[in-house]
Amino acid sequence: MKRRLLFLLPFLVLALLVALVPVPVLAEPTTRYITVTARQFAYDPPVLRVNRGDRIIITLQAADVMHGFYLDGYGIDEQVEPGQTRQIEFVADRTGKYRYRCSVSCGPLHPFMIGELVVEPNTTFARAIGLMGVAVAGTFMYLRRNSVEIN
Ligand SMILES: [Cu+2]
Repeated sequence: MKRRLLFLLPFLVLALLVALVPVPVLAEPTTRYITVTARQFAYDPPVLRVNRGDRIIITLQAADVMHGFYLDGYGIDEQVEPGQTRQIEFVADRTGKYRYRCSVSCGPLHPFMIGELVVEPNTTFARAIGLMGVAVAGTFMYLRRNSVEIN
């Protein structure tokens, strides 16, 4: 019995490591409400950071003239008139960096009106998968070992 417990110890340690080792981002998928203001010739904020799986609800507004919001990789293209708002909704289901740019010719520096959406991997999800892997491996090894002993 004591030997069995000793055998399980490495798996317990591994499970603790997977669960507790600090990583930069720890968050459940969530709904994020973000207001993006477009003005000649920039977006505020210029960078949006979200986690994979997050539902993003952007309220787009234009501060001066009509602007657009074209998001690479997500097939989103919306326009907004000054004084109005437009709601843009999507799930950030792909990690990576995606540029958003103005899709309405709004002045001489229009081509430089660019922002960036950064979708980080969701580490909570990765941890859950990791823990499951350790549990499955531990169970498998334990059962195998016991069956060898019985034979
Ligand atoms: Cu513009």
